[in-house]
Amino acid sequence: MELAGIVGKANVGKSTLFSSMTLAPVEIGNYPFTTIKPNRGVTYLRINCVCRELNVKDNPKNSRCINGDRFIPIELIDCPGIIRGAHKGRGLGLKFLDEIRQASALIVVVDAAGATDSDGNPVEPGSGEPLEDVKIVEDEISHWVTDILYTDWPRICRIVENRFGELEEELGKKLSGLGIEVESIREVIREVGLNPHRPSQWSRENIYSFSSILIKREKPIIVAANKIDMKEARKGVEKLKNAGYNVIPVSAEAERILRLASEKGLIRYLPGDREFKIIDDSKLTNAQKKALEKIYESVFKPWGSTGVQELINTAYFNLLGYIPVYPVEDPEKLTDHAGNVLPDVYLVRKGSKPRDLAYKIHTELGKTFLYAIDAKRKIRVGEEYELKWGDVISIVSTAKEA
Ligand SMILES: Nc1nc2c(ncn2[C@@H]2O[C@H](COP(=O)(O)OP(=O)(O)OP(=O)(O)O)[C@@H](O)[C@H]2O)c(=O)[nH]1
Ligand SMILES: [Mg+2]
Repeated sequence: MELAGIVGKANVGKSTLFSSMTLAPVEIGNYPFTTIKPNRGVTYLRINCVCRELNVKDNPKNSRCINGDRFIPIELIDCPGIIRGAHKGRGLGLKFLDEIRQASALIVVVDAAGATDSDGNPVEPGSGEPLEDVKIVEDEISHWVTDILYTDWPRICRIVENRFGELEEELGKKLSGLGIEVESIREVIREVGLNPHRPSQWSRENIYSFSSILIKREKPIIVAANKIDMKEARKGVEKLKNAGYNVIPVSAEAERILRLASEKGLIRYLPGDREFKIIDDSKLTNAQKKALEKIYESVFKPWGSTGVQELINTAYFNLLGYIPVYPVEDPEKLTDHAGNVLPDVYLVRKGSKPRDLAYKIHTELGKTFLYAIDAKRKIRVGEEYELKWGDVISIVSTAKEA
C-alpha cells in the first residue's frame, strides 16, 4: 500500500484532516502540539470503477466499490506540528519524520485563513502568513535531510577523498530510506555546482542547498490550503497559488462533520461528492441543522466541495502521475483464481509496462513474465506496451504455463 504523510506547521488542522480522511478518532485542539506522536490510518483514492464501463458486477478484494466508484486504500500518517528551529529541537523536534521516510506523497497542511502565528498560536484571522507556513516546513525538512548527511560527513569525506568510494554512492546509501536514487543525487550535485571529489570543502550551507534542491525534486509536495470555510482564506489560497505551489483548497473541519454525519446515517455523502443530502430532517437537532447549513453556505456554495478527496486524488494521479490498473487471472471472465470479478486495483506510475505490474503483484510473476493480455480489447500486448488508465490486464508467465 502506498503511504502518504501529513505534515505542517503546528495547529493548522493536520489531525482534523487526518480524522476526516480516516474516520479515526484523534485528538484535535486549538493550540500547538496537540499531537505528540504520529497517528496512522487508512484513507482512499476515489475513481470511476471500470466495472461500470464493462457493465459487470465486481467483487473487490484489495479495494472497495460503492455504486460504481472504486476506493483504493492508501496508508496515511498524521505527524506532530513543525515550527521554525524544529531541527534544533524546538517544539517536538523532527524525529517523527523517520516514520514518513517511505511516503510517496507529502501533504503539507497550511492555515490559509491565517488564524495562527508562525509558532501555531491562535491569532486574529487574516494576520497569519500562509506562505510562511509552507516555507517553514520546506526549510525544516531540508535541515532534517542536511542533518542526516552532516552527522556522517567526516566519515563520508574520508571514504571519498581516499578513493574508497564515490560521493554519490555514499549519499545514496544514507538517503535510500527516503527512496532517493543515486542518479538523482548525481544530477543535483551537478546542478548546485559542488565538487563531488572534495566533500571536505562543502560547508553546512552547501549541504543544505544540495538537500533542499534534492528533496524538492524527489518529494514534491501538495499544499492543503485549509480552513476555506473562513472568509479570510480566499486571499491565502490566491497567494499560495501565485507562489506556484500545487494547491488544493480544503475544509478539513467541514469534511470531518460530513463524514461523521454520514456514518450516523443522518446525511447521504461520500468523500468527493459535490453535494450532500439530509436523509431525514426530523432526526437532526437544531444545532446539527445549523452546522450543515453553514457548511453548505461557506464551503459548497463558494468552493464546490470540501476539497479533501480532490487533495489525495490530485496528489497521486496528477502530481505523482500514478494510474490505476486491474490485474485479473482470467481475461475472459475478468476474475482471480477464486472467481472474484475485478478483485484488485494496482497503482502504477505512468509509463509502466506490463512486466512492472507483474513485479508489483509478485516478484516471481515478474521474473517469469512472458506477455500480457489486454482483457478489454482481448488482445495480446508485449513488453513495450504502456499501461493505460483503467486497463484490465492478465499476465501470462512461464510459471503459469508449466
Ligand atoms: N475553521 C476551521 N478550523 C479548522 C479546520 N480544520 C481544523 N480547524 C481547527 O484548527 C485547530 C487545530 O486543529 P488540529 O487538527 O488539532 O491541528 P494540528 O495541525 O493537528 O495541530 P498540532 O497537532 O497541534 O500540530 C482546531 O481548533 C480545529 O478545530 C477547518 O477546516 N476550518
Ligand atoms: Mg495534530
